[in-house]
Amino acid sequence: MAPIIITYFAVRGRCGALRIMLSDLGQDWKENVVSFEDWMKGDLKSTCVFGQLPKLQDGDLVLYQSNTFLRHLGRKHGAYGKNDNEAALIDMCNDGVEDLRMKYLKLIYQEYETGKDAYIKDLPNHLSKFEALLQKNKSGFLVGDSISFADYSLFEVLLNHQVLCATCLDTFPTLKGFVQQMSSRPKIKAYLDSDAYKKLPINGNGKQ
Ligand code: 6SG
Repeated sequence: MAPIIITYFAVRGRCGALRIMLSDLGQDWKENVVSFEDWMKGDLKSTCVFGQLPKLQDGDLVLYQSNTFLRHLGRKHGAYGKNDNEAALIDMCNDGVEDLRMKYLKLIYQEYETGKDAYIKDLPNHLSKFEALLQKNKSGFLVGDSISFADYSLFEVLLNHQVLCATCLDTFPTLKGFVQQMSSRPKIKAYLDSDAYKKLPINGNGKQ
C-alpha cells in the first residue's frame, strides 16, 4: 500500500485529528513539513487547489481540506457508520465539531488577548451539546456502536480546549470519560506519548 503523505506546517492545527486517527488505525504516514518561510515564497501555495495547506496524498489521490481527509479515511477504514443514516449523523456531529473548531481558531488567531475570558465563559454552552450527544448514544462514541472520524475530531478539539482551560470538562462527566477512554486506546496513547506529537505546537502563532 502506498504511504499516506501529509504536507503541512509543523503544527498540530488542521492535522491534529487526522494524525490521531491514522495512529489509531495503525496506518503509517509520512510528513512533508513546510516551513512558514518557504510557504511565504508562494510557489507551493499556487499549486494548492484552495491556496492552502494541509494537503494529503494517498497513492495517486491528492486531497485538500482537513475534514475531507477524515471522511476519506473513515470511508476506507470502516469509521463512517454502518449505514447511510449513521453516516449522515456522523456528518452532523463532525460539522458541529467544525463549528466549535472555527470559534476556537478565531479566538486563537484573532482575539486571544481580548476574547479569552468571554470565550471560556461561553464554552459550556457548546460543550453541553456534545455531552448530550454522547449521553444519548450511550456506546461511548458519538454515533452507533463503533468509532468514527467524528470521534477523533471531537477528541482532538477537546484536548485543545483542556490546554486553553484545564477545568473546562469538570462539569461534563461524559465528555471527560470520553477523553479518558480515547486517550487510553493503546495506539492513541502511544502517539500522544511520542516526541513526534509532543514537539508540535497546537497552533501556528504559538498561542494555546
Ligand atoms: C492555515 O486554514 O498553521 N490552512 C492554513 N494558511 C496559509 O496562506 N478549510 C481548510 C482545511 O480545513 C483550512 C486550511 C487552513 O484544511 S492552518 C493555511 O494554509 C495560507 O492561507 C493554521 C496554521 N496557521 C499558521 C500559518 C502558516 C502560514 C499561514 C498561517 C504564520 C502566518 C503566516 C505564516 C506563518 Fe502562517
